[in-house]
Amino acid sequence: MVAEALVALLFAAKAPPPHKFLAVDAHRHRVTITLIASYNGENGGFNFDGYSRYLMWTVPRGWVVHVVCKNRGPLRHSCAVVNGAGSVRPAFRGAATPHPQRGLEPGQSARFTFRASKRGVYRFACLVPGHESARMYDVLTIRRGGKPTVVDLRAG
Ligand SMILES: [Cu+2]
Repeated sequence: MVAEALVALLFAAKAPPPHKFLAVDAHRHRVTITLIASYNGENGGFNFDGYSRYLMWTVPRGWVVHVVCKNRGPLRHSCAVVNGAGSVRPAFRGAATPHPQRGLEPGQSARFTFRASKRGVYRFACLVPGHESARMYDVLTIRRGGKPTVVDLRAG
């Protein structure tokens, strides 16, 4: 029990603040989001940037979103924008890494760009079968106006 608590603490400490993975170009209305699959051991490696299901990104409608997806883990992983749980089709044209259900090989990276053209609540998910249901996703909200942000929903 003590060892488990220590390990949990270590992993929690290793997750960097999420804004580190967000770069905003307010002038051009562009945002770059870096999703590192299996960043650390959090949730058995089924995480982006060290977070599993607790990150919420917000992007103003109309902005261009550039996603950098890196696979740091030993398994295949992908990044895609989907409408919700279990959806395997990108919610926006081009909003996924190549062959997202097969995923990127360990050590590989891919990028994609899409326009956040429609308001709503979406997910950044890994579409390799079983990974999203293992909580390998973030929440993405597209709303009218405002600025791009990212929050850890556990931080209250
Ligand atoms: Cu995955």
